Parts: sequence; structure tokens; C-alpha cells
Amino acid sequence: MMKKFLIFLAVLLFVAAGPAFALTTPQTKYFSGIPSMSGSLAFDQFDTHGGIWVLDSVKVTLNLQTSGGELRLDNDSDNPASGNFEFGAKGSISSSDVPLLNSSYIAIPGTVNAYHSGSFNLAANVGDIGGDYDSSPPDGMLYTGGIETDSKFGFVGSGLWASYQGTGTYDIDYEVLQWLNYGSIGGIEYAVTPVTANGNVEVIYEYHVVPEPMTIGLLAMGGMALIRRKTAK
Ligand SMILES: [Ca+2]
Ligand SMILES: [Ca+2]
Repeated sequence: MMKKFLIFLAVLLFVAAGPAFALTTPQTKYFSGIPSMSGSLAFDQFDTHGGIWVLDSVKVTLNLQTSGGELRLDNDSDNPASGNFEFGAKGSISSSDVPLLNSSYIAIPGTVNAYHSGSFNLAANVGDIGGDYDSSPPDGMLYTGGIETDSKFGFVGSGLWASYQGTGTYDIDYEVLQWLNYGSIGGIEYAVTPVTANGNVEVIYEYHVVPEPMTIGLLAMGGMALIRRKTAK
């Protein structure tokens, strides 16, 4: 009797001790268009079911992909020009409903950079004039955009979860901006066909479920009854 009871007690303690495995509820909200663009994405708060579901982490991810677009660089200077260029888009998120900060109060997930990095080496001007954006070599360059992706994630600091919990929703705002950097070298004129962009924001709650005191009580009573019945045989 005592041995069986001890085994039962061990099982009960194991069940009551907490999570056997972590559970997750992922939410992904999408956006697309031609930057500059911005908008709001609504997410469900984490429902604690009266304190039975306990939050373990809040992970926020921003994914961005750009494609297409064109960049024309045209050196109109009497001197050759060389350098590096970046062409694509940058994305970021913010919220006035929930804090997007980690446990060190650093903004998460940070800016994502979906752009192409390359170099150019342009001869001194050959024949064309200002305002014609002539990309033909050797004093010009045409870059046609491919697919560029970037992704960043972060975990919201555990002291900042209050506004993530409840049975309502909150908004996370995204902003995607065209990005061009060619070093702003004097004498170079440029023309751009914008890239298109698509992406998403993902919020993942990791949590565990604790047995209610009532459930533990019923388990204990059921267990005791089982032991008594077996002992009676
Ligand atoms: Ca030129
Ligand atoms: Ca020109």
C-alpha cells in the first residue's frame, strides 16, 4: 500500500510540476506592395484562460523580400568614379499598443535590409549630358533587381508582456522604404524604377499549461480510490 502510494505520489508530483512540453501559437500577418508603404497588422493577445496558460516567451520576427526594380547610374563628371551601391528596400516595425523591446530594452527585431550590394566602376563622361540618365557603358551602369531577402527576430522582455496578454488584439505597424545608396558621389546622376516588396510579421507565444488545483485534487482522490480498491482485493 505504502509503496503504491509513493509511486502514485511521484506521478502526481510530476504531473503537477508543470510543463511536459512547450506549446506554441504562431500568428503570421502578411503585407505586399511597392514601397514606400506602411500599414497596421492586428494580432491576438495571449489568452491565459484565467491563469491556466502561462506565457514562457514572446518571439517577434520580421521577414522582408524585394524583387525587380532597376537602378541606372550615369557618370557625367570629367573624372572616373567607382564605389559601392546598395539597391532594394528596408523594413521595420513599431507599435503604440505593445512594447517591441527585449529584456535589455533594446528595440526588436530591428531593421531588415532586403537590398543588393554591388560595386561600380564608371569611366569619365562619354558624350551624354545632365538629365538623360544614360546608363550605357563605359560611363553608365544598369542594375536590374533580383530577389533579395532579410529576416530578423527578437524576444520581448518578460517584464513587458502585460499588454500582450488578454482576449483582445493589438496592432503592429510595418514600414517599408525604398533604399538606394551609391555614396552620393558628385557628378553621378541616377534614375530608379522602384522594387516591389512583400513580407510578414510573425508573433509566436510559447507557453505551458498548469493543471488547475481542482484537477490535481480530483486526480489525488481518484488515485487514492484506485489504491484503496486494489488494496481491498
Ligand atoms: Ca554620362
Ligand atoms: Ca547623363
